[in-house]
Amino acid sequence: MRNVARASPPALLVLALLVAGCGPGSASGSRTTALTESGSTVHVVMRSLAFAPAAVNARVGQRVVWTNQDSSPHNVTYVSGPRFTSSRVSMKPGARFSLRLTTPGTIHYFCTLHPWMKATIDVSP
Ligand SMILES: [Cu+2]
Repeated sequence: MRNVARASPPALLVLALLVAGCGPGSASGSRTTALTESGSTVHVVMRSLAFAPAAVNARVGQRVVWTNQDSSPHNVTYVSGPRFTSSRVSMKPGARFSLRLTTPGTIHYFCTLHPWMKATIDVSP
């Protein structure tokens, strides 16, 4: 699988980044999609009883770090997509949880303490 990258012209990579980075979001306008990257880490926060952003794009090899910026506890619990081990049930205010992305696909997760808190990570190869 990794050999595919060698055959691809750099233009394809640029195109992929452009598609991931901008785009008016033709699929569903109401959904909040944002690319929050600093280096190889994607940051998500829990704030006001929600994950923000609720949908992020990431790549295999990147790390996702959740930080609870709320005044109540939360958690990150696996629902579907590439498997990962869920966080502890009670991530206290200020607590962090991190996950290294190893498999492409769309991860769905939620907070069991506040079941309406649902979010996704779209992991590209
Ligand atoms: Cu919660």
